[in-house]
Amino acid sequence: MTSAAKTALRLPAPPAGTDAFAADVISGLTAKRKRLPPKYFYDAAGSVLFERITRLPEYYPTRCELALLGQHAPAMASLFPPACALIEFGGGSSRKARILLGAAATVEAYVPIDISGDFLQQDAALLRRDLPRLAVQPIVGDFTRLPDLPPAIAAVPRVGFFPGSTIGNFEPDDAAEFLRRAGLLLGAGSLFLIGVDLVKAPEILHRAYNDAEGVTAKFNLNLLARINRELGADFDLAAFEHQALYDGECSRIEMHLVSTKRQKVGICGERIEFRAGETIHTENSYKYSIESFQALAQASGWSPLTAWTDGLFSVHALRRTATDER
Ligand code: SAH
Ligand code: AVI
Repeated sequence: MTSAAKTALRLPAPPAGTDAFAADVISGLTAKRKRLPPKYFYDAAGSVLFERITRLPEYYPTRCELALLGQHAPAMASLFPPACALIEFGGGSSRKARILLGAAATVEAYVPIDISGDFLQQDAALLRRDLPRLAVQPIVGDFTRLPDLPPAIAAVPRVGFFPGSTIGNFEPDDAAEFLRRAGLLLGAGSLFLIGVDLVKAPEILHRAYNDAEGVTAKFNLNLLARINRELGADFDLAAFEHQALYDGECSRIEMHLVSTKRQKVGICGERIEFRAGETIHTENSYKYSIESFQALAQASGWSPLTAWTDGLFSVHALRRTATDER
C-alpha cells in the first residue's frame, strides 16, 4: 500500500477498548491471504445469529449433541467428583450445561468462560434465577488466554466442558495447545467433556454451512458489519458473499467472504484493496474421527475414557494424565 493511499482516507478514531480488535483486523486484512479470527463473530448480534444457526434444520451438530447429552448425562455425571465446579469454555447459552447440571448433583459452582460478555451475563442471570443454590461465576474473556480462576473455584475439583465442537475452530496444533493449557487450569486427574463434530458425507456438511434461509451467511457477514460498527469502516455488505466449502484433504469446512467486485475499503485510516473474487477466510471448522480426536487428546496430556456418538457427532470424556502444574 502506498503512503498516499494510507493518508487519503480520514476516518473517525475507533472508540477506546477496540485496540486489539483493530490490530487483528488490520493485520488479517493486510496479509497476503486475507483472514479474520473467528472469535470476532461473537458480538451481541453474532451471538444471537449463532443461536439461530443452532435451530436450523440443516445444522445437525446442536441437535445431535443435545440428544447425546440427554441420553448419556447420568453416565457422564457418574464420572464427576464430589463437590466440584463445572468450567465451561465458550458456552454461549448454557443450554447444554443445564443438562449436565440436572444430572450431576455434585456440582456446586458453574464457571462459564466466554468472549461474548453481554450474552454471557444475561445467561448467567437466568441460570441464577433457575438454580439458586448453584454459584454461577461467569468470566468474560478469551479462552485461549486462560485466566486465573476465582480462589474458591481453584480450591475444589474442576470438571471441564467444551461443547459445540468449538475445538474444531482451532487449527489442530492450536487445539493441542488449548488442551494442554486447559489441563493446567483444570488440574491433575480432572475430567474433561468435549463435543466434537465427526467427518461425514460432504453433502451433509455443505448443507449445514449453507442453510437455505441464509442465517449462516448473515452470521458470516455480521463480521464486516461489526468492523463497520466498532471501527468505523465502510464495508459495503452487498459487495461480499458468504462461501462455505468442504476441504476433504484437511477434513475442514472453510468459511470465506468473497468480494464480488474490485473495491477499496477504509478501516482505521488504512485503505484495503480487494480484487473481484478475492476472499477473506473467516473460519475453519475441523471435523475429526473418534480415533483422530482421541489421538490428539492423548498427545496433549489427556487419556480418553469414553466417547458417546450417534455417528454424526461425538462427546468425549477425557481424564488428565499429565502431572505438570500451573
Ligand atoms: N457452546 C455453545 C456455543 C458455541 S459457539 C454451543 O455448543 O452451542 C462458540 C462460543 O464460543 C460462543 O459463545 C463464543 O462467544 C465463544 N468463543 C469463541 N471464541 C472464543 C474465545 N477465543 N474465547 C472465549 N469464547 C469464545
Ligand atoms: C462454534 N462453531 C463450532 C461453529 C461451527 O460449526 O464451526 C460455528 C459456525 N460457523 C458456521 N456455522 C456455525
